[in-house]
Amino acid sequence: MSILVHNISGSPMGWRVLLGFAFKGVDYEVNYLNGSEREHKQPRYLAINPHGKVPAVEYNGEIFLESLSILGLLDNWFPERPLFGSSPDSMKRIWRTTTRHSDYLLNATNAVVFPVFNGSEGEPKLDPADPNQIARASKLLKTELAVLEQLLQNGAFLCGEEPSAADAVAFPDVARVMRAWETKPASMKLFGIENFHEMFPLLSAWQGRISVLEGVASTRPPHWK
Ligand SMILES: N[C@@H](CCC(=O)N[C@@H](CS)C(=O)NCC(=O)O)C(=O)O
Repeated sequence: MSILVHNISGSPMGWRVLLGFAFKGVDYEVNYLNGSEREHKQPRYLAINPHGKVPAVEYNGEIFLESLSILGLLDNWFPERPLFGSSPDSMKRIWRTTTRHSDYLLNATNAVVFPVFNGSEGEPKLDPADPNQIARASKLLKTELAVLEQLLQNGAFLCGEEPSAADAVAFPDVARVMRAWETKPASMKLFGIENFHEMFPLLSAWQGRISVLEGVASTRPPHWK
């Protein structure tokens, strides 16, 4: 039974679902919508997701929406290599970590990478009415990255020795921060990210570890290649 994921290149919520399939070793196809042409707001896609958001997954003749619920369903459809753990204790830890990062890390990442990617190098696109924007966003992001760094003191992945939903959710955001730092270092310096590898050595190693897992390379946003 084929699986089709509708996604937009660079969308963290679409990327986390692709990682869920990759961690499980399950094959899927991706339909990349053209975000700049607003393909996700055209009637054809709105018939799939009336909110005009990605991801959406077509499987078994049904359409599934909402990235976290799709990750949860993956364990139902493909029980091997569970994304949400196999004991009540690991399940509790993974759900808590996954939902925390789905919310705080995503927002903290957006607060920094949106102005950086949308501005020119050394001149992030800031809101002129908000003099504290850089200081606030910098603090938010560094706090969230420090939480991840701390978790990685306990194991190779965020919730232990196997990749879980928590890694699938955090990876795209950390990758976006690293991408911003690699492509716009002067802008990222303004936000207090000067040398990502030195500031967050465990996170940096974790990124490398996940990047080489089977099936992960092809989940990278095509427009980054
Ligand atoms: N709650 C939804 C949110 C999906 C969402 O916000 N997707 C973003 C990309 S990460 C999107 O489609 N943005 C396009 C737009 O709003 O125009 C989920 O978790 O799947």
